[in-house]
Order: sequence, then C-alpha cells, then structure tokens
Amino acid sequence: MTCEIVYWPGFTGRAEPAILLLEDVGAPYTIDNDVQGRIASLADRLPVFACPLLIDGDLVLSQTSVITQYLAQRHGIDVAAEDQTAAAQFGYNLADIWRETYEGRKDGVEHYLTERFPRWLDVMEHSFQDGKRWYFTDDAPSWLDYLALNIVTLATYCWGEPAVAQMQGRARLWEWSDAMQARPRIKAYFDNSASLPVAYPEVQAPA
Ligand SMILES: N[C@@H](CCC(=O)N[C@@H](CS)C(=O)NCC(=O)O)C(=O)O
Repeated sequence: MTCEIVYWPGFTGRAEPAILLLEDVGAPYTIDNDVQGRIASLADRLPVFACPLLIDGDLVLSQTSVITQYLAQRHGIDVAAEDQTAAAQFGYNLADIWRETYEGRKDGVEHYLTERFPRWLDVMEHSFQDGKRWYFTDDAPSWLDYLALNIVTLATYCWGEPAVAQMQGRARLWEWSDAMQARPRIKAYFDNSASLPVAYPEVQAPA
C-alpha cells in the first residue's frame, strides 16, 4: 500500500528522513501539503499536533523519529533487539540536534556553530558502534541512519561550509555520510532536480 506523508510545501524538513528511507527501499509514497487541513480533520480524535504525519492505511502517526522507526520496522530494517535502547537514545539526541540546528539558524544564534554544534557532532561520532559501517548495524542502514543523514543535509543547508568542515573533521561520521549518499537510490534522489531542498531560503546559509 502507498503511504502518505503530510508536510509543508516547498521543502522536506522533518519529513526528509521518511522520504529518504522510502526512496532507499523503493517503496511508493505520496506527499500532501495541506498540513492545516489534515491536522484539523484528525486532531479532534487522534493525538496529532504538528507535521510530519505519516498515514498508512488506518494508521496515523506523528513525531519524526516514530515515523522513521515505524517505516524501518515495516520494511524490515529496524535495529536488532539488543541495540534498541542505544538506538532510542541516539534518536532522542538527533531530535535535539535537529531542533537546535534549525532554530539556531532561524533565530540568528551565531555561536551555535562554534559552541553547541561541535559537541553534538561528537555525540554523533561517538554513537557509532565499533566496527559498524552504519549506525547500530553492519548490514544496511536502519531508521537512525536516515534521521542522521537529515542532520547532515540540514546543517549543510542552514550553516554552509563551516558546518561541512566540522562534519568532515569527524572521520567516522564523514565516511558514513559519504557511504549513505553513495547508495544508488539516495544518490538518485539528491541528484534529481525535482527533489525539494531540506529547508526554505530564509534559513539558507549565505553562499
Ligand atoms: N517533535 C516533532 C516536532 C514537529 C514540528 O515542530 N513540526 C514543525 C514542522 S518541521 C511544525 O509544523 N510546527 C508547527 C507547530 O508546532 O505548530 C517532530 O519531530 O515531528
């Protein structure tokens, strides 16, 4: 069944992890930009507050991390049972990183890049398990990898070259990022000029 993502028009934002996962596994999806209408029609009976939403048949989900983990489970790429707690911790960290990276840029918090972003990048670097190619697994990306790639695209878009230089300085993170972006369907998605940017021009780093 084709699942549906509800998100704002013109950019992918917090919907990007779900989009990347669905692109990578080759699953069909649609995107509806009527955020206010859809939330208004659902919020009187379901615990939904903000987009992204994922609608899969009768199931309606909110919260980026939950949506991405659900899609990973549905497509057989969840982390192993013994890694669930560490994966959840990383997922919560990634949600914090997303909010700070975006809101820091939106609110003009220039010291975010020098003070907090490097510490968050160390968290990402230290979240790799020894010898693993992807976060928490050696076989294939799991839901954390798509959430983490969304941080790379967001930081690059919002903070530009200084953020990229910092990410390049974390060897495991950067090697992983290259490997993620070299995956054929991920590469095709990013190479496709019809794919939307991760954010909107007002928060884009100056050229
Ligand atoms: N923790 C939520 C945050 C959701 C969120 O802040 N969504 C933004 C778009 S990225 C939004 O539409 N906010 C509108 C609002 O909070 O009223 C998640 O990760 O899904």
